[in-house]
Order: sequence, then structure tokens, then C-alpha cells
Amino acid sequence: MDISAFLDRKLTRRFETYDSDQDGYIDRSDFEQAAARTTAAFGLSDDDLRAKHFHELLLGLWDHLWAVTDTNDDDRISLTEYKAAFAQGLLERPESFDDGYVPFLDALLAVADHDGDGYLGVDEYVRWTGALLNLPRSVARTVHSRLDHDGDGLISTDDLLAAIRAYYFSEDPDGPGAWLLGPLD
Ligand SMILES: [Ca+2]
Ligand SMILES: [Ca+2]
Ligand SMILES: [Ca+2]
Repeated sequence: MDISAFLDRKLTRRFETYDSDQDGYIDRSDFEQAAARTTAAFGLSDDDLRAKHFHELLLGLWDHLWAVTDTNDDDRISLTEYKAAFAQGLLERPESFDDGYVPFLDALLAVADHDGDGYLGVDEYVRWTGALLNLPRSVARTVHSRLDHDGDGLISTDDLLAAIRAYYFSEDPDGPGAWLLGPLD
């Protein structure tokens, strides 16, 4: 697929959110650290079943990302490798998007829905995005309010799925691509 200038900026930003230790590459330890931070942020021990499932799922995502992206076999993913794989349709694709993301969002909700109401309140949202994506609190609060279409203070995983889909596939300059992971450079 063609990578527009807008999509290119979005992919750069997405890469930054994967790169937990901010060393300029994505590797397995970035995923391990982000997974551990997230479940710890919700007070789950490593042997909690929800934590185990979430960790396994994230490392499975790493395995897939690594397998299709790391073309020079140095066990880490550069920004160039990441964008090349996306352009070749090896990562997120519109036709298989929901199948890929729904299990992740279910596992995330099991961890991050701390009060068990089935939704992500603002504090839950700030906590998981800070732990997993290094999103600043002020950004996370703004994103949550934008995702909360009916203003009841809660967002569903369906809201989140639609926004993530738009992040990758919508060229709307005011849509989630422009703000879901914070401002673009
Ligand atoms: Ca890294
Ligand atoms: Ca590589
Ligand atoms: Ca909740």
C-alpha cells in the first residue's frame, strides 16, 4: 500500500510507543517491560491468570511482529523495517484487523478494567496507556474524553477498536490518527 505523509508520521509515533526503553529499536525486552509494567500498574502479580494471559498475548504479538519485520536478522526492529513491513501489508491490514485486535482488547480489559464495570474509566485509561505506551497522563485524559462520545465518562473496547482502526487506515486529519497516541511530530 501507499504510505501517505500522514500515515508515515502515525507509524513513527506508533513505533515510539512500542519502543519502551526508547533506544530507537523495538526488541523482545520492550514487550516484556511494557507487559510487566501494565499488569503491575493494576496490582496484578505475575502468577495472576489475567496477567499471565496478557503477558503471553503481548509476547505472541512480539513474535509475529519480529517474524515479519526483522529482515536483517539482528533480533530487533528498526523504524525502517517497521514501515517497510507495514507498506507490504505484513502488519495491520483492514481485512483482518478486528480478528487481530479483539483478543488483545479482551485481554487488556481483563487487566485494566479495575472496577469490573466492563468499561474503561478515565483513571483506568490513564493507567494502562501510561504503563503500556508511555502516554503522558495529560494526553491520555484528553484522548479518553475524545473517545467518550456520549460523555458518560466510560469507553468500551468497541470505541477503542474503531479508533485504533482509524489510526492506521483513516486519512482524516482530525480523526484518531491525529490524537490517539498523542500529537504527531
Ligand atoms: Ca527499544
Ligand atoms: Ca532488524
Ligand atoms: Ca472500568
